[in-house]
Amino acid sequence: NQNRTHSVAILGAPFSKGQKRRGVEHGPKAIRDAGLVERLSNLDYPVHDFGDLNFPHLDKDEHFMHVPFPRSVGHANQLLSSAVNSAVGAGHTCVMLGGDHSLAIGSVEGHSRQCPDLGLIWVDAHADINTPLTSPSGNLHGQSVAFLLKELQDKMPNIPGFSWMKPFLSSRDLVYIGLRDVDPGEHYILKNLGIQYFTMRDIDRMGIQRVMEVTLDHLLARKQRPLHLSFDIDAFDPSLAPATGTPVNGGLTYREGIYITEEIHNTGLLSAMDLVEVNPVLGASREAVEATAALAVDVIASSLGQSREGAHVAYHEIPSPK
Ligand code: EXY
Ligand code: MN
Ligand code: MN
Repeated sequence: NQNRTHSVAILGAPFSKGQKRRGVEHGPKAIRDAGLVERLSNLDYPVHDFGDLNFPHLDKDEHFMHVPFPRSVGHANQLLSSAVNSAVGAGHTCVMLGGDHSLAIGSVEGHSRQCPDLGLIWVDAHADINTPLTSPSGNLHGQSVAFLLKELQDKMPNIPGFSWMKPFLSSRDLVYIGLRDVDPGEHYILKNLGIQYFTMRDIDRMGIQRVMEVTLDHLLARKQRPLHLSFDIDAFDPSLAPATGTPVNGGLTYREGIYITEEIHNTGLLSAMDLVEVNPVLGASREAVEATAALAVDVIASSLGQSREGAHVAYHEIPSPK
């Protein structure tokens, strides 16, 4: 168990304009209120909470095609990219709290400036790989991956707000886990680019243990490299994570989700992660919201080394009565 003896940086990203429902901008507060910093402090390294980023309101931000808020999303991601770049550059393992999943554009981009050879694990019910031309909704949180991939560069129109970035990731540097709601255009892209993905059906067939073996082998067999984990809380079954904007039945169990993050931690290569789409306004009750936020904390803590096995850093011998 090669623990990166590393510090952790927490960056809150209270942003919701990658989709049309309000409330997901309160995700960072809900996750902190569920005890994130205390839980991470029980692990072995310093935790720096850098607070929430400040995203300015843009007055004029008209639709581009049917895509809402393109400039706001582009600008928020530019700010986030630079914050993640600094945090990783300062030697922290960076934890970004969303906010909607459009924020992965800036988070992964900023991470890649420090770690150009990173591998990306995307845990989600959705593939978030629509282009503006395939997207049924126009929402940018369903298009994040399309901004990252070099192979889709000439399929992407020039969307206002995004001239600061260029795609940098290759489709072989990405693995999906948990898919169960994939649009037709997305399915074509996944197949056409030969992207490695594991749907819920694949998890049913193979088991989560084998899925993680193949995932990590796919990304790490040729060489060790930093990993980025982009974890959408809607990957979990809605019975576990009800407070989210686009729930889909038949999701990950608690144990499958935690097994994914334990395995990623055990590589010793996790360098930055996102926890997105916790929407405290959408829970049916306060309990539903608290359960979703507590689950988010468990995912983050497990990614950073909290283990179900337990640990014994402070012990070198069994205490003897004298
Ligand atoms: N595929 C649908 C769309 O593009 O509109 C739904 C996307 C939901 C995205 C959520 C956050 O993962
Ligand atoms: Mn997502
Ligand atoms: Mn999703």
